[in-house]
Amino acid sequence: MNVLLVYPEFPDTFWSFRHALKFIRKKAASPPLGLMTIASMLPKEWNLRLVDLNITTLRTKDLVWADYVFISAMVVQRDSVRMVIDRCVEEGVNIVAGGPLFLGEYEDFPEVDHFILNEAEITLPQFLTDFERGQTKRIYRTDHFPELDLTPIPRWDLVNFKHYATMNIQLSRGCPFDCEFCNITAILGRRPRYKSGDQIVAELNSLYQHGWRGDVFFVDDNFIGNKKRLKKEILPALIEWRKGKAGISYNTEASINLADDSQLMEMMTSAGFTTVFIGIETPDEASLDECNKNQNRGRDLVESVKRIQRAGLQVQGGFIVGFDHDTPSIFQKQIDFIQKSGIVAAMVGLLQAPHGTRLYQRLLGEGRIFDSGSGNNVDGSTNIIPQMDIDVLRAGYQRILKNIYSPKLYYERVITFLKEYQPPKIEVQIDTAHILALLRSIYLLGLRGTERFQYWKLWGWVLTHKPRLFPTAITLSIYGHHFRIISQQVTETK
Ligand code: B12
Repeated sequence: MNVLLVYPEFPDTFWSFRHALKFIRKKAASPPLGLMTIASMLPKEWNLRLVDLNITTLRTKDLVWADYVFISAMVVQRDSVRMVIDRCVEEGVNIVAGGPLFLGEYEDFPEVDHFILNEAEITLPQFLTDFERGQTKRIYRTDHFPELDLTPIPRWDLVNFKHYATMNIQLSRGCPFDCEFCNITAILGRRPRYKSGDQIVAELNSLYQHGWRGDVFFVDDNFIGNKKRLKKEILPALIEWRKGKAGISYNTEASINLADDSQLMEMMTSAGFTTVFIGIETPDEASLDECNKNQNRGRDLVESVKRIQRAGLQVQGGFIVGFDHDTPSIFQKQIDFIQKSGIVAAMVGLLQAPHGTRLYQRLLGEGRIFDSGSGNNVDGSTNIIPQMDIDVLRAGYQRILKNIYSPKLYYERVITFLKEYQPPKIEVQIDTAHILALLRSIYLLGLRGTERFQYWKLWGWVLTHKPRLFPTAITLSIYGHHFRIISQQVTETK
């Protein structure tokens, strides 16, 4: 059996980091962890090849070789998925599909032979048993959430590390909170399910043995969903693992209540975490109430962010405009909040209602859903009819992006953040790739860029105030270049 695992191409998005990757000569931010994970669940005697279309092209000779093509995709990869399916149909290759796109929209893909939906730990073995018996069904799905001790170590050998900026590993799935717009709880449930300390250490060891020495993204929906388990079992194991190893910083996603637990933050930084993404959404209490984001309510959000930064964790934030309670004053409030908080990487989107969310159900009932959405929450589009006039909302949204990614406000925010931030506890390793990225930044941002004045001002500030944070300052300058291009695409094309 020859199986070709295909990961479709992403458009240019906020988190694609496409315009930053060229500074470090990488082709993609992250590898396709879903495909690498299911690869380990397939029979050992099957021959596997993985083609990530963000790295390379789909060659006819690979399709001719394959008995089956297995595709994984998010909604945002829809166009590329269509191309892959057309090529498979042309070459007469059978198609198996899984992942978030197909979970919500499998009916739109009549050419696909089998859908293995939800978590493959449950549905893939069912397919494989039926396959052996020659009695396969078209759709495999489940209402159950598997324990993660069923999840094998991903097949790192199927990708070429040198093309990726980070490697991903997953410690847990699910989130205890219940935000109305989020599809994570719909897809993965509210009970956080964790791998054991031994399991995650075995996974890190395997990644290390395969030669990875770069950064690692813990792709959890909410890393701190079960704080007790983290503090007792997982973080002590991660702290132990780190001993004697330089570099390899971690980033992850968490909820704002991280700010309330200094012991947890201290353990995370000792384990090697340097960055957390947090859903802030809005400084407006009424809108937080509307979307049931209770963990963000009744607190000084700016102060919470700063507490996390002071503990040594950079905070990246998600923001949304277009809630029913939003009035036109929200745009300036968001700009002010983002500037004050020093959240440098601020992902601001228009409210969208993905399939499977409570928001989708509510707005469908109110006749306010008009399509299934682009899958890209930062492209200035939405699939809902908002309460605010759509033209006012779009103009306000564009104003936020133009402001926060203008060189002046962006670099000001970098300094606000660096003032608060404690340098990482782990030893940062500077290699030739970093030096080359620095030289490229000097050329592209410091000599040719519209931000050159701000760029050199940042050099001056960081070298005189916090020289240890110089590498962080340069990295953030490079991120700013990417975010500025993405925000210009949104403000110029929509
Ligand atoms: C890591 C991650 C990223 C990373 C890496 C992406 C990558 N290269 O894989 C980064 C940060 C780059 C990213 C970016 C984005 N992401 Co993202 N991301 C995630 C996250 C947190 C984890 C994904 C993951 O690796 N999971 C671990 C693996 C093991 O699970 P899995 O892929 O789901 O696979 C399992 C099953 O689904 C199944 N399966 C999957 N594929 C297949 C295929 C076959 C054939 C079979 C049999 C089974 C199978 O088997 C696996 C084991 O059970 C998810 C949230 C989540 N928990 O899923 C969001 C998520 C996938 N991202 C999402 C979005 C929207 C985005 C962005 C568009 C955001 C933006 N505006 O920029 C971008 C687009 C990507 C890009 N490059 O531009 C959405 C997608 C929603 C949707 N319905 O499509 C999610 C679900 C988050 C959310 N809250 O909605 N993302």
